Amino acid sequence: MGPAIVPKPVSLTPGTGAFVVRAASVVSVAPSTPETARIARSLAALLGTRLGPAPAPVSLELGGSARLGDEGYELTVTSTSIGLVAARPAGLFHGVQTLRQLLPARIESPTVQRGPWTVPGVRIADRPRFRYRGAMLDVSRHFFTVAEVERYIDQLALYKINTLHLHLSDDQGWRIAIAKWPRLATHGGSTEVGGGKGGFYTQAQYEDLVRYAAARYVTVVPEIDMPGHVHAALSSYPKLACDGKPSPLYTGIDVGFSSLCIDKPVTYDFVSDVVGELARLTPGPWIHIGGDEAMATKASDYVRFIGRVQAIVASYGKRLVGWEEIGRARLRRGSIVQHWNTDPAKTALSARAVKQGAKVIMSPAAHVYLDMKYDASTSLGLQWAGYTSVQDAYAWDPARQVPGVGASDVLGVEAPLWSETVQSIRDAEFLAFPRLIGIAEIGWSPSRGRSWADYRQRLGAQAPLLDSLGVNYYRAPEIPWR
Ligand code: TNX
Repeated sequence: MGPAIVPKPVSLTPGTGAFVVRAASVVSVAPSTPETARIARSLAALLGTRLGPAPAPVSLELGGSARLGDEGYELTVTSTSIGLVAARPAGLFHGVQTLRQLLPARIESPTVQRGPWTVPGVRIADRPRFRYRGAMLDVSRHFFTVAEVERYIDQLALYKINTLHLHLSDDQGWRIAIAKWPRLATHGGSTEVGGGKGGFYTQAQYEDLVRYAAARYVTVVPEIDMPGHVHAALSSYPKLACDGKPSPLYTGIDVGFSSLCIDKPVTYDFVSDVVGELARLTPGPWIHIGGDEAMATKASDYVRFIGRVQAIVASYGKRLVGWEEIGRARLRRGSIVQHWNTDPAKTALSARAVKQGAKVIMSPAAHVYLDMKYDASTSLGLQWAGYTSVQDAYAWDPARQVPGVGASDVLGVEAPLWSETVQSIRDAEFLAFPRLIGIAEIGWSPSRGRSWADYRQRLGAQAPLLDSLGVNYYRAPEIPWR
């Protein structure tokens, strides 16, 4: 069977023998650029060795066949060398993540460990099935600090997830400073579900996060939810509400009660200012405008509003992402919808969007909503989409999920973690892990050759690594944890 890697590589051939990493096992990289050297240096730091001239016993090389694509890599471990080849730096980074799973888990322990480290002989050729492999963190219902989000990014990167969608605004809190509308953060960010103190990211902190993510080949997708889920904004600027009346902040967990005022010109000044500042701070191609559960917006208003917002997002050179309800509107080609509903009538909006030339991010709530309870014994989480076991989160195919949305319509997968019940990053980890690992595999690995029976063994083999990293994962009884 060979070593247990998650996500499962496209091809893996166990070799004979093993490479033993010693302090003298120098790491080289060619060509050496600031970017490739950074990847090599982080590997050398993990191994407790240093960088040296190529070719060293542990060699990283940019080159290889175009077949590897932007994120693929080839990793060969023999008794005399470790060779990692990729066409692009992202591929080298992903190859290093695979190598981390081949090394003894205690190498990742926060306390000093002594080698030598044995890596089993193997030949791996690997590249992702889908370009977009995401996780979403709701920092609005409960706020998470920069350090906490960075820790989550580290965990995502280990499993080759390459996108972090930040749900930056909702009824309960606005979490990003906007220079032209300062009260959004100072007032709108001052509480959270349950009445805690909330918080927000300054623009400099947000840029730090984006950079931290980029160094791990994770693209940040910022979301400002509209025209619903905007109570924190209305409370900060009553002129945005149709009645113009001041309102206190909201700390409950209801949805669907707030709306921007579709006919007020100031609404579009607000949207343009916010999207403009976010677009400037965000190097990634996507801006997410929410669009879900706009139950307090008239249907015809909703359609008009989404049309105008699309033009605003495009004017800043970004591609629009919205929850699948935006399929009600007339969409531009290249817009992206995020499927999530369990109700087939709403799911059909994703198919409707595809007919208009949109691509789909697959987030079917019953499989990938990390805030659903595992089972009746889970104290955290919600259950409106049912219980989601580790197997439920794994046993589905993005290309067969929604009638009218096939493999070529799917940009990728994303696992949202809504935080109504999630008060700390430890809580977040408990709900995310291990289900998120399975969703990472759905996004990366070919559907052929995947099976639950094989996956649960490989997942069980992650326990020592998760333990070394201190991840607060749920030890689901269905998994043979090692
Ligand atoms: C639905 S999914 C929502 C969120 C909630 C979530 C709780 C979606 C686009 N909207 O507002 O937080 O359910 O699971």
